[in-house]
Amino acid sequence: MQIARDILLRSYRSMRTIREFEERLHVEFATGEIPGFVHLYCGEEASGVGVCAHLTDTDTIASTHRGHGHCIAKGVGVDGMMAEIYGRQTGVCRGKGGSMHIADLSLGMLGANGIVGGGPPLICGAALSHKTLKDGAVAIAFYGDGASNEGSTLESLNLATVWNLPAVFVVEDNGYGEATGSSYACAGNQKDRAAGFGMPYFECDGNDFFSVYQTAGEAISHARNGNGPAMVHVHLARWYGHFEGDAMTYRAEGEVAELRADHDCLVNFRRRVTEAGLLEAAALDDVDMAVKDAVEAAVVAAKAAPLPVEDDLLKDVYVSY
Ligand SMILES: Cc1ncc(C[n+]2csc(CCOP(=O)(O)OP(=O)(O)O)c2C)c(N)n1
Ligand SMILES: [Mg+2]
Repeated sequence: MQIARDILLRSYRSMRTIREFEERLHVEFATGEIPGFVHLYCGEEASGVGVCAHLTDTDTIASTHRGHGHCIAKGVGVDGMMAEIYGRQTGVCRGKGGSMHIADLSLGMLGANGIVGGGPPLICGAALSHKTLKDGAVAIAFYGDGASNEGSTLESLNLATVWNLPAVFVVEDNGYGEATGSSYACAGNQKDRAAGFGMPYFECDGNDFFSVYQTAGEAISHARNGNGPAMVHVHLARWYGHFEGDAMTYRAEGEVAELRADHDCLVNFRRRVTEAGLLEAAALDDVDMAVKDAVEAAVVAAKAAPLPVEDDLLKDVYVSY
């Protein structure tokens, strides 16, 4: 598999940005200054980035409650995201959405979503519009193993095949829905679910950017070429709790330490590209430093930005009261 240098560098930058953003949020959330809930994507970076590396701004994605990584992978800037999470006027949704409702329609990012199983029906609508407009775009739903059991998800798999939609269903299987293991909660398996709805099934290692990139590329080409929907099952792991503040008493001792030590997608990526002579360590170091500065600047700016005022309350809503 040949991947152009600019795609490799861009993908590394996205993965590093997600990691830095999330590790920083973990620290900032503990200060009590951030309102609402925060669900971190740390450890799952290669999934969002490996999929979105194949997309343009015309393609659409729908995300989950664990949405920061998908936003960054689709090109949303860290300044607007950080301000949004802090609930500030300068946020990408003017501080009214918060962590779980970050959206930027101009980039085809249809939104993080507090409703588990909310994304798959949305992308059926988006995919229908791509098909009707003949714009050559695809719509992607990211959703978790827990969300894979929702009726809305299963109905969407059905509808996507019935309407032969350019849709890709990306199951980010991190083994848990909150504190419940997917081995307990998911009947059968994702492969048979895809087959049951008549769509091809692809599977990849979510700790390995190259595995996700190659597999997602095949599934996205399938959908883009008019062959109907596909499912991509990504095996990955979350490094933090379900939400910030989760004591993770349901996880085995040493589980997260082992993930960090042996299954870090950024370490894997760096080793692979430097050993193969595809990118130089110095170029990656430059990215690391630039990203650190960008996230620091985003936090400083977010904390200094004004909160929404009462007059903003009824702006940007569909209904006038
Ligand atoms: C319809 C609905 N049911 C329940 C919840 C509460 N809830 C929030 S996240 C979550 C678990 C989701 O697990 P999964 O889809 O595997 O995603 P993960 O958190 O592992 O990324 C649940 C049950 C919700 N937000 N929406
Ligand atoms: Mg899960």
